[in-house]
Amino acid sequence: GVTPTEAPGAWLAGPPPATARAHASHKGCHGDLAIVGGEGLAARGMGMTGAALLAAGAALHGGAGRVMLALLDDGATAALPQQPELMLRRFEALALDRTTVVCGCGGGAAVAAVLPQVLQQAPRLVLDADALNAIAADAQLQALLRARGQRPGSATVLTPHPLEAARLLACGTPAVQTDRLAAARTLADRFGCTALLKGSGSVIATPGQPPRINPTGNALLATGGTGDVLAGLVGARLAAAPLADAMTAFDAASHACWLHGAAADRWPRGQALTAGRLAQALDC
Ligand code: NPW
Ligand code: AMP
Ligand code: MG
Repeated sequence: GVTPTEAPGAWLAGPPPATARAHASHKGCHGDLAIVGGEGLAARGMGMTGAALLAAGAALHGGAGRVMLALLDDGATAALPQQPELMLRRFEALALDRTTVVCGCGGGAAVAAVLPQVLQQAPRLVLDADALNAIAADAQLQALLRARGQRPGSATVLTPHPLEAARLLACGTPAVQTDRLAAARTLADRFGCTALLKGSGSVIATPGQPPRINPTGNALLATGGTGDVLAGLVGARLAAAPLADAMTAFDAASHACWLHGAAADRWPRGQALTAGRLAQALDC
């Protein structure tokens, strides 16, 4: 499933340029973001609402104007958000055509049912975790993903870790890890979008551009939930961008990846890095 890389990767040279918020701007100027995920199985005392909360928290700390949380729960809302800034929404009530969507964090099996709508309607979209797993398992969802690449005004970022990338490419994790540049480029070309292949030295690829390699980050990030934090941050950057297009997706993914790693690189000695703390440290 992985084809050879033609262009070498270019290391990201520095942090994204700082952008000042216009003095008279209001929350509607900085992007509406919806986090769709967090399967809650309250009746069975299980669930992954934490993953969606982590993504939503990261989006808030990443500067998003308004963040909505649509948990894929089983009717009995499993958890009240620990963050009162978040607005709880039913998935059916989201204005998908006007909102940046981060889909899949802790999504479990429930995410497959909402993906056709999300893929067709959300102009700016980050797909992570179980959204990627559902797409890997379903040719119709793959066709909907590819169709987004043909639509003007759409920006899509995939954020797989190596195993999620292997599922999408129908190969093994070793094949992905042996040539990470090739794997990220193949994902980007095959699905017509930006692919952010996570891990030590994350690779960001988009069709027609040399892939980028992120130099920030360290093994403190190897703990549950840090990927959900990254997905929320990519979403915030995507939501705040003036345009929705392929280059916007490429830059949002690259910049978020840099900032996420840089927060881990300045982590204080003797303090555990947890995903929740990482989300809060994004705005340092
Ligand atoms: P191994 O162990 O080496 O064979 P899964 P998940 C591999 C949610 N979460 N380099 C590695 O495989 C997520 O959002 C919920 C090489 C690893 O064991 C998802 O919805 C949380 N291999 C869901 O859980 C917090 C690597 O992949 C395996 C690698 C399942 O996501 C946690 C794991 O992959 C979590 O985010 C690397 N760099 N990185 C919550 N609080 O609610 C990963 N692997 O089986 O897809 O499971 O990533 O935990
Ligand atoms: P996930 O597996 O989806 O929770 O994502 C884990 C996040 O932590 C990704 O952003 C990875 O790039 C990052 N990460 C995990 N391990 C390392 C590592 N050893 N060095 C740098 N980044 C890492
Ligand atoms: Mg993950």
